[in-house]
Amino acid sequence: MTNATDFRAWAAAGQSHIEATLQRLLPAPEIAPQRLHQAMRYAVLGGGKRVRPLLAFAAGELSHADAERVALAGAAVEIIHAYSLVHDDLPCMDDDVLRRGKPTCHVEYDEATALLVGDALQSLAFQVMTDHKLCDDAVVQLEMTKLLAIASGSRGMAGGQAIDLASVGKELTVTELEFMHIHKTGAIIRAAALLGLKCGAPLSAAEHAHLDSFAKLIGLAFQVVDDVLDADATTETLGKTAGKDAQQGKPTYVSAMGLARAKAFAEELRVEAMTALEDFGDRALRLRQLADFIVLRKS
Ligand code: GRG
Repeated sequence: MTNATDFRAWAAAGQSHIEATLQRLLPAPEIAPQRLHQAMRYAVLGGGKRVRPLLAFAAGELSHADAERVALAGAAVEIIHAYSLVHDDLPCMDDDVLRRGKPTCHVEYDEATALLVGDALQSLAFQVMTDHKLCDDAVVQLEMTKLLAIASGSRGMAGGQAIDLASVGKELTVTELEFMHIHKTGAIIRAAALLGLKCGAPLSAAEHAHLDSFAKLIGLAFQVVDDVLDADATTETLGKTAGKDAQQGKPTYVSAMGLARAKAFAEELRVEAMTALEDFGDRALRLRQLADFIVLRKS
């Protein structure tokens, strides 16, 4: 088996594990209020690359974490991610009609339902973090829950989104862009890796710091690639509207440094992220493959 087919098989297995976990965690469509539960399932199931849970699985391999526990923590992160996409697509934010190749949640249902879908998904994520045993130490599990709360709140994703909305029509410096994206996109990606890791046995402080550096670098690389794809790929390939950043006057790595330089920057971040994994040897194989996937992806 080549490295590429081996990675594809590993990722497909992780994606089905997450899909099954999400299916189980989401309220059944026939439970009242049916329309809200159906809309929650519409927003979460059957789409998306599931990059964040895959990062949790890959980081969990470093700490020999139980895969079922990692699936639950990864599902909690994916539920937060799905909520953020539903809210991001609303007319008061990015106002988009296409997500994961389907009409966005507020188009398929209505705006009020989409708002509630996001609210209910956020609560569900924290219910998942507290309803199940995710690691052997209850204090660590409390820290994990706090980590997800901080990563998704005003000092993380929601704060990054606020900066994003306030930046429309402005030119940001690369430093300002980095600050915005470390929060908007990077915080949840970093949380995914750290939560997967913390489901298992603790690493040394040095190893923990290496994984954390990797997660921060790859979170930023993810966003640089997202900016490149928005400028360089088609709506059909992306399953969401291409070219929206320029159309909405959003500052991006492409507007700040040009397409070629942004592509080169993503590659620099990938190389730096790989360096952070050096001490782990073969234990970090899946993290390395995921870093390649994140930077070389086409959608
Ligand atoms: C509304 C609080 C709030 C936050 C929204 C994540 C986010 C913040 C907005 C999404 C807008 C966006 C396109 C951000 C760029 C990075 C990103 C999160 C892309 C989408 O993630 P993927 O590519 O999507 O992992 P899939 O569909 O594969 O899960």
